[in-house]
Amino acid sequence: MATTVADVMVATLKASGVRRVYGIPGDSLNGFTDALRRAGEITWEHVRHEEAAAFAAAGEAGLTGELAVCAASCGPGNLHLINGLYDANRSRVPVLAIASHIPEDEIGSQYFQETHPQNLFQECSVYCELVSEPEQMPRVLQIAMRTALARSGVGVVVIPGNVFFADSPVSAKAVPIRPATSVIRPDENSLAAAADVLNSAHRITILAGAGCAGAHQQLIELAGALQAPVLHAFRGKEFVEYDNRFDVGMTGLIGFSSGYRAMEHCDTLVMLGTDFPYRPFYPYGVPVIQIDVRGEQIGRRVPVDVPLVGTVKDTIDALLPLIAAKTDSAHLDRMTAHYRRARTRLDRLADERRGRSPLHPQAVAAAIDRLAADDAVFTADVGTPCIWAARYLRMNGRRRLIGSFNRGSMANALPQAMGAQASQPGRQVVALSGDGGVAMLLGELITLRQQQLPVKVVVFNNGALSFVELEMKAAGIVTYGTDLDNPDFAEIARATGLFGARVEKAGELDDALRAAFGHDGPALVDVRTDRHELSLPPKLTYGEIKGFTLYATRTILSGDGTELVDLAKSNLRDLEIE
Ligand SMILES: Cc1ncc(C[n+]2csc(CCOP(=O)(O)OP(=O)(O)O)c2C)c(N)n1
Ligand SMILES: [Mg+2]
Repeated sequence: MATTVADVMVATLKASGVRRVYGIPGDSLNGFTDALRRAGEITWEHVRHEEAAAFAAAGEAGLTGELAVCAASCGPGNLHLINGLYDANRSRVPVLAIASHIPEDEIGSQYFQETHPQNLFQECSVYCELVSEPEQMPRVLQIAMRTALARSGVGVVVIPGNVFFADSPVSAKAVPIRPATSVIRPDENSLAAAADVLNSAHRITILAGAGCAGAHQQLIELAGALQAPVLHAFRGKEFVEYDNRFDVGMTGLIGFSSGYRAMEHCDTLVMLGTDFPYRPFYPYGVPVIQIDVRGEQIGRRVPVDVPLVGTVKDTIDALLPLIAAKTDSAHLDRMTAHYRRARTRLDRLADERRGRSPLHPQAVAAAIDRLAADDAVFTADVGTPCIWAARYLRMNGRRRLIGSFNRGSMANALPQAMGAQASQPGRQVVALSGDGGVAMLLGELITLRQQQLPVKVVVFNNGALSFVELEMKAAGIVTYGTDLDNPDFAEIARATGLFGARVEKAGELDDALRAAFGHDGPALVDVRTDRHELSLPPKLTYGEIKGFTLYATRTILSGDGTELVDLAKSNLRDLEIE
């Protein structure tokens, strides 16, 4: 049998170390899936919605740092990939999407299922090309893979179904595409300019992001030399927080006060591998030094005085010898003391409320943290699960935390957990899901069973789109359209063939989590949590404060005073957090 274009594509993937492809087949993709079947080795990870395929690939790539692959059939099939691909691209993880297309000779005729995928995927990719000639393959595939790896994003190959079946040119070779490693750091002048600023500063604060991956030692050394408190953006948490006596917590809308204060009180800010987006949280009028391997990122959020283009690791290595170590630790001591107070308060919220019912989500997250494995992979849904993950999951350099932190899409936790689990089958993977989030891609519970992925799903079942309620309250709007009338998700899990447990009272929580975590297969724990738990950002602007008051007034006017009383009862303690 002649070698087809699809055969060469599969051989290229195989040679490059790809071990699985997530997706759903369909006529235009059949040439590819058939080549996978014939070649063996690469597994077909069958999902129930293509969005989950893309999120799973993003989860795998986020965990392993290696290229992950998803595929979908033409029109609606590959359109379903799009939200997960946006997530991968915004999280800057290497993902290849094979988007099959209608037959080449039908393009432009409004044929059945016709779209223009190379336009649709443009914005969520670093490379997106249409293949119309067998001779383009495997070169276009290789370029897509190389670009995805080199630019840490999504490469899309759009390919009409008939081209998969075409004979491959004899010259076509399956060349392995592997990531390259480099040392990337600024030149001497740039480093000297940064050292000048740092050597004359007295209260330096470091804002650290996901670009600190692999640079923990350098981060700690820099913080030590500068006597600088280190706060993190959400994606930096897993790389920054552990074994770090300079840690002052997280900033941002779901962060807490000490992170905010550390930026507010500095006289120089050093940004390390972060694209923290919320401008009102940045300090005003102080010199800023920003290190980022992507030069185009620098200065996007705050004016930057010294741009340093390089990896955090290589740049700090080069910068440290130029820095005169500081001895005055007043700023550091003040900020870390503030952090300890904030941390104690947050821990108290998780502890003292453990006896209550419905459960307080802090206690649920703290229990997950206590009972999960030392090297667990956590995924957290956008919505309040993100808040509880940020505040109560303790990182240690071995645990991982994956979310839709830049894209901010709901329903990410379950499919990202699928990708994490498929790529590392022996590892404990725990999804912290919202009830809204889990319902959005509920069909993927079936994937857990079919693909035998022993993911542990913990549903924060608060009967609401609670995070949106919080936003509405902050904006002075009466909550509307946020009720969720849920079934018992544990029963659904059991009907699907998973282990399922429902937790109504705090006393049942630990046993249910232990049983789920110890279960040799997929498991779901549905925990009824308090809907009115509120997490206020550390800095409320005047408008937001006014909004909150307005919310109170309008809620009373709308005749729903009980809700306000519940809210106040639930949150009296939180409101005390400065
Ligand atoms: C796909 C998508 N739709 C809508 C939103 C807006 N949104 C952000 S959080 C949220 C609520 C999430 O609800 P749930 O999963 O129940 O979590 P909760 O906040 O209640 O804990 C919504 C609707 C979004 N981010 N993504
Ligand atoms: Mg909810």
